[in-house]
Amino acid sequence: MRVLFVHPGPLMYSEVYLRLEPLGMERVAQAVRAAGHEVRLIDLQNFGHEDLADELKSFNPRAIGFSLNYLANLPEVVDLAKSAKQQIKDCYVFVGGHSASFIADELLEHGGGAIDCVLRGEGEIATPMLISAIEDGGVDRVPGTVTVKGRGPVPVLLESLDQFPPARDLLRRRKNYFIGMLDPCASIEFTRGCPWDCSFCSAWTFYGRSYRMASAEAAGEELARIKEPNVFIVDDVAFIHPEHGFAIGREIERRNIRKQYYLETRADVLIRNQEVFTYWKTLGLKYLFLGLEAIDAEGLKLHRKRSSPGTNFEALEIARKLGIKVAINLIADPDWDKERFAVVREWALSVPDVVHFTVATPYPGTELWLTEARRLATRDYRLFDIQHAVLPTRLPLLEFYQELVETQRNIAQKHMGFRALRDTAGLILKLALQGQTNFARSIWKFDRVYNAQRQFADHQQPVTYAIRPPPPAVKVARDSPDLYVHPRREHAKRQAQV
Ligand code: B12
Ligand code: SF4
Repeated sequence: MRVLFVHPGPLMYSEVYLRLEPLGMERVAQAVRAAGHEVRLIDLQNFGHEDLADELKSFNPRAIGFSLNYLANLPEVVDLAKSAKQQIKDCYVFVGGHSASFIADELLEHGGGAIDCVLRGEGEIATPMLISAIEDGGVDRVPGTVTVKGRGPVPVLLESLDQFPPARDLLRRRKNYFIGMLDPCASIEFTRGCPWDCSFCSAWTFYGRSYRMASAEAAGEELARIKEPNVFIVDDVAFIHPEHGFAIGREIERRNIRKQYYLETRADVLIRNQEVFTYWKTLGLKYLFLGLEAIDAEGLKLHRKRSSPGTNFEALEIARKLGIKVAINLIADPDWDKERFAVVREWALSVPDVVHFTVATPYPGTELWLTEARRLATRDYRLFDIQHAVLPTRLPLLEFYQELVETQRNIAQKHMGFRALRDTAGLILKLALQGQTNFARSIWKFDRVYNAQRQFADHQQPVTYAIRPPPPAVKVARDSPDLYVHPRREHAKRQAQV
């Protein structure tokens, strides 16, 4: 069967700092291709909606699968599903991915008949089954399906991450993928899942608290096949098990692979497993992203980060000593007043690292979604991108954005604009000679994208698709099976017994 997979366009953050390949969609595409189907991919981070219309015309797919990891992309995906269905009447339209998995029924409703099925959970096993069922019948027996008829069996986890390496060869305009100075940049997955349970995050609820690792051989093989000189490791928390990081590193050495790497980890993991990060520095580790989230103990407790300010600062010291560039994330709460912004701004300016801010946002699938007592100030999905305030702000909304953008701009000045140009002129020239200009262009984009008036104006747009508000706040929801996409083992056992 001819199957087209579509990834929606970029969100605000990707307009400036990065644009990365849709790895999950590529893995699903590989699983479908391995089952004997003709598969194409289009990433609308790199192509326009008119290109999609052309693709539909020339390829005439029998099935279209939209990837919906990011809630803020929902209106775009629903509109695209509607126009695709209009263009090809008998085409089967389905949606999968992280966010789609938590709001499947709601998504079907918005689709108004244009979305035939939402496939919850990991896509590698279930999608080829769905494609067969489209022809042969039995869609509602495919694990993870949600259709107007109801829900299929619970989603199934992929047994081994070594299966279905991403179909990178199907993705065009790969030169457009970059992160900071790593231009161009590919992505890779060494592990899946996260053993922690931060209240604002849905990584642990999606995977039912499971944690899996790719074998070192498969990871080495995949890295060897990647053409780009730079690689972003998508793992939620890199090198939780140092022996795994060492084993992959030895494969890299054995195969004589020379690349530069960007990864994300936790402060406590960096402190505990310093040796593996030191080793990876010798292999080409350049950047490390640390989700510190708060600079005070109270904030860390609120996010259930299970870390302390002391641990965070120690980790920063270690990374700096290793000579690895650090990017820090802090969560700005809509409740912040001018004084709070000033304190955080002062701290952020006092450290040499890149500091990013995201705005505290309750997402469906997080514990916060069920426990947050504040009511949503907006129901516009597009604003759920952690760059907008969806909870009521203590300051008037425009002032909140002015404080936020001013803080971001002060910090960005350390690393962007003329200063960045001065510090990186040699690299920019080298990349330009290779035809790579993503990084060079990004250092001028800040003011165009991060703009208090623009962010404020985003709240005034007419809302076509409104998010279903959460149920009334409950106290503790961590053990509720309702929270998980892939059932936790004990829940799965219980369900199997029923
Ligand atoms: C790597 C990553 C990124 C990367 C790359 C993302 C990319 N290009 O895909 C970068 C750094 C760019 C990024 C950016 C952002 N991210 Co991010 N990201 C992740 C992370 C850590 C892993 C994603 C990943 O690659 N996983 C590995 C692949 C193999 O899995 P997957 O993509 O989920 O795909 C599987 C399934 O979802 C499904 N699937 C996927 N597509 C499809 C399609 C079909 C048809 C089907 C059937 C199935 C299917 O099958 C796949 C295989 O099993 C996740 C957390 C997580 N663990 O999921 C957050 C996460 C997805 N990101 C998140 C956010 C908020 C963002 C930002 C908005 C943050 C910001 N500061 O602005 C931006 C927006 C980026 C944009 N679109 O413009 C949130 C999403 C919240 C939400 N509900 O919307 C998550 C869940 C993190 C969190 N803590 O809550 N992100
Ligand atoms: S924020 Fe990071 S450490 Fe916390 S649950 Fe999510 S992925 Fe894990």
